[in-house]
Amino acid sequence: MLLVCLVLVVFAIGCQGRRAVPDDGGSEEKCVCNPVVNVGSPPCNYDGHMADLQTVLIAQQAHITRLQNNSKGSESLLAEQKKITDSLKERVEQLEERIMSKDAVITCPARYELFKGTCYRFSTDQKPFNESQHTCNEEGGRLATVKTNETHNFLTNHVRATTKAHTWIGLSDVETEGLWVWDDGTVLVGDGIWGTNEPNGGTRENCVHFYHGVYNYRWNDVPCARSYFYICEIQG
Ligand SMILES: [Ca+2]
Ligand SMILES: [Ca+2]
Repeated sequence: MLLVCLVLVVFAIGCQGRRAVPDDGGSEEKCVCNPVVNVGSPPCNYDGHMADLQTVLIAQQAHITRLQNNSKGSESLLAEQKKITDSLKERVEQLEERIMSKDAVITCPARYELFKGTCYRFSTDQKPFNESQHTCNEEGGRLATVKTNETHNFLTNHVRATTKAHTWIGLSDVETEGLWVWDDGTVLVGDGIWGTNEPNGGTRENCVHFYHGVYNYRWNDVPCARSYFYICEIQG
């Protein structure tokens, strides 16, 4: 029994996630549980499972120590130890299952950056709104939707640190004047993060961008034909 436990403990300690290229040579990555510590990066996303596993592991190690100090090995102690061993085995299996599942890991296409479960690409070229939309669609995504202050801050901080220029986001009132619709088809909820006195363009200004300058990257509506940088998003 002790030998089995030690094997499980060693396996559990070594069960660290890593990304691996699948055998078919495809570009998609997946997580595997490999008995090698800290191979590759970035780490897989299974913090909760690891925390649980470590708790069980600590308990297991404590019981092994107690067993080693008890030469007679009482039946109750052995039964309790077996229970913990079984629990540890179950946790390891759950962890492996989670790591192997696609949902366990969010990967972004090349040039895209991950933030809160969504992948973003900041363009290095400038295009009219419709062409920017088309480019994002071709990449399997859409122009970025900015539905939280957190997302707004992440995106504008990136623009502030790079291009420092007007940048399209996926919001327009092209279809119905005054009805602001995100590029995913949902309607703008709440007041939005507009610059002072924006939106103000009526039917002349139907597309929205981060306004570099006096608005400090708050939103502004402008004619859609202008060429600006743009941000694509793809759900991770
Ligand atoms: Ca308008
Ligand atoms: Ca405006």
